[in-house]
Amino acid sequence: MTTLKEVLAKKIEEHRKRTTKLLVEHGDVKISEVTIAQAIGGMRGVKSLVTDISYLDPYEGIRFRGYTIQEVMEKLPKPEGKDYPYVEGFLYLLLTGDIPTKEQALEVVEDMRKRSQVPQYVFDMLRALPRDSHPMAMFSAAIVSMQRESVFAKAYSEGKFNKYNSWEYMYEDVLNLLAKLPQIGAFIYRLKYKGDTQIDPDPNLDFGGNFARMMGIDPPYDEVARMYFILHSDHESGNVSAHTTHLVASALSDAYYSLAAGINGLAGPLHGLANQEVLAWIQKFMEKFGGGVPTEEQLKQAVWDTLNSGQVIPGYGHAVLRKTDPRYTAQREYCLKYLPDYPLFQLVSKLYDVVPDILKQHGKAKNPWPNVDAQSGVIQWYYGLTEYDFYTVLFGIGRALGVLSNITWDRALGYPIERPKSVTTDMLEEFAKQAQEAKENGHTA
Ligand code: HAX
Repeated sequence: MTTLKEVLAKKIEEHRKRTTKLLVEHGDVKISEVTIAQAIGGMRGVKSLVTDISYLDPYEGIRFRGYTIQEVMEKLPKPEGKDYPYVEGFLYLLLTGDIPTKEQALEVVEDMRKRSQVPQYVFDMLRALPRDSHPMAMFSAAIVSMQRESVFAKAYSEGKFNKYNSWEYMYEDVLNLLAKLPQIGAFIYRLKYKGDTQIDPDPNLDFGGNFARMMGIDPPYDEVARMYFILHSDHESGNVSAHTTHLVASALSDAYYSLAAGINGLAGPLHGLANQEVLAWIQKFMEKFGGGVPTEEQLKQAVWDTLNSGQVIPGYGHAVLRKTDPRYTAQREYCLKYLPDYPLFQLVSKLYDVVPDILKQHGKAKNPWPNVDAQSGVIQWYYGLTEYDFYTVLFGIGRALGVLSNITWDRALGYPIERPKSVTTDMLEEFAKQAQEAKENGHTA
């Protein structure tokens, strides 16, 4: 059997030729132009990043290595008797573009198990932090605290490093780091909310199964974990967490520095923290309406109240998507199967009925449809994970799969340090003046 690293090495060798050809023979072909609105407005739509790991179509949603969410869930190998695939097999897909056999997926399960022991100092450091630290701050600190373990940083400092082999050191860091994340996440959860009563991992379980066990939540939460990590893994390269990880790695920072930076971006309320915000917002409704599901009229009023107070509706809108997020739909299907009568799910469904129309009337959001975060907290809440400020850590464990796969390929293809050019407001005004004059001259001519 060929290992993941061997398969990846072959893919990289083949792919390098494509990248080199594009650069050498077609480097001056234009793929995008930048307007003033894009320069001021967060670079929306500027095509300036390259990734083959996932692609986000505004109307279709995400594809991982060309596969839809449904195809990924169907085609990837699964643990015996389970509906959702091995996260480790999914990582194989993200890294290589190939659907692994069960044997290949199990080889990654075994490899990651060997790399999964978290250094004791990480636990000591987490215990030393104030207990009211945000779980995302703890998660980020835990990741960066392990930087001393970096194989990449060591190879660099020893001068072993060159453009062609650097991905191998990155690969080692990526696997070492990923393998530890379930335990770090579960440790933070039980430290903060369960009186530091920790549950040891079981060497016979996979990534998702072990996470559920260490969280102390019974099956089918293992299935939720597998689904959740896969759904949240990657959303092409321009979102804040993916872009930040890529940007920091482009300075030849190792995987520990790079992922911690991406996780810090994920902690923002307009990005990953939105799933916590959704639950906080929904809980407020439930309290306001005595714990029951509000009527449609009450809901509409509450949505308008939120908008009129100048706040966004969490879980709705997207910078790229222009339809309901298929990650929302995948989780909705899970809810319809396992918890159709759960009041919180019914409330989220009712929001789906009223929010898009209200956002359309409100007239600001370009996308009135729900994103991934509108649905995810409901499932967590159902399985007893009610501490919603922990939800973004779950997102972070999943997101690590995608962003770390990406920076492995960044190293493999030798992407350079990222350094876009900035302009001043004076310059923008001058561009605007010139464009205006050209238009007027064009009209008079
Ligand atoms: N509720 C109210 N107003 C909204 C809105 C929402 N859900 N979504 C967008 N708008 C507003 C924007 O605030 C903006 O208003 P201003 O012109 O006054 O600044 C206007 O509509 C245009 O914004 P847009 O172009 O449609 O959206 P952006 O690309 O600027 O932002 C966001 C995309 C996801 C940040 C935005 O839709 C938002 O704030 N949504 C709510 C928070 C959320 O759910 N975030 C999670 C997104 C998914 C994700 O990354 N998860 O990690």
